[in-house]
Amino acid sequence: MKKILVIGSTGQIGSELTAELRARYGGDNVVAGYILGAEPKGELAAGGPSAVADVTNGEQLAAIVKEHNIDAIYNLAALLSVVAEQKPRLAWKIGIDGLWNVLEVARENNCAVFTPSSIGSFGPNTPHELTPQDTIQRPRTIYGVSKVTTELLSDYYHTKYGVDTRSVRFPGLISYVTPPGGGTTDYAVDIFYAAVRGEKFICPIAEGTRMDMMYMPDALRAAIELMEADPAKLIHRNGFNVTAMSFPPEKIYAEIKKRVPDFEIEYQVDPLKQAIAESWPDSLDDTAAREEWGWRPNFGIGAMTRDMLEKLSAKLLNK
Ligand code: AKB
Repeated sequence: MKKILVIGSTGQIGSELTAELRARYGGDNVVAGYILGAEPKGELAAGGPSAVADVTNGEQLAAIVKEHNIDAIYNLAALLSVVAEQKPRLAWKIGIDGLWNVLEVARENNCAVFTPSSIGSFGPNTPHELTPQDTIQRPRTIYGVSKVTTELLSDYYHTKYGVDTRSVRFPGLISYVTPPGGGTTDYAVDIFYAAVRGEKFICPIAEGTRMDMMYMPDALRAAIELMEADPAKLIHRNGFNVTAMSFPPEKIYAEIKKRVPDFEIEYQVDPLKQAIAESWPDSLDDTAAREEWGWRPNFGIGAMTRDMLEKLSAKLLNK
């Protein structure tokens, strides 16, 4: 029987991943970990146990793991790329000092650990087109530096101590449930809110700037399917490339405009976001994930756009 702790359960990924894990493994078997000030609400609070789980507090994590007999940890605590650049010390404290706490608790209590990496782990001298699984990773953002370190430290705990660590490099994640905060790819969510509210979208990313993206249902499946994969088939462990689509702003705008004909866009490029976006891949090669654990996305840009507009309209306009 799996007993799971989700650290960061009220964030963009965590809020939906916790619900999905509870649907699969039973509400009582998934603890929603949160920090004070970001308490679970509604179904997340009612659907199973929750606990204050501050990734920077190793003793607190150890107590939760022991109390609930946890055997798998989804560690989603991190600052996203833009906000990390504004608070580099905090980004490191949460992303890496926090990861160290999680890995130590996992080593002592025999837990498997999933800690997401990102397309942010690549940098300007990485091959940008069909970025290979194993390639140059010299990012110049603190977010990227911490994501490369996440991959390496997770691999280290696997080879040195046998901790069952696994992770994917998530692209930009698009969802209608919990908005992201402080990422470079956030525009691909914000554009839907503008379209549904009937507002003009002010786009911070320049035309022609492609980045990989994924609809949240595929991202949740990627995390869970990798954690369920047969370890004997895994040649890689931490940092599998996964992707579902790659587009520049004008392509997602055109896709939305097919269904919202009056929708308008104006470009006001944000220099920090643009510099980060240009340093990331244009498209990823996810062959290793496909071959080693059968990864396949279900949503391309058309199906994702249809579903996002439908679900977000229902959420914001009650229709
Ligand atoms: C960000 O933009 O910071 C994240 C990511 C791609 O890792 N969404």
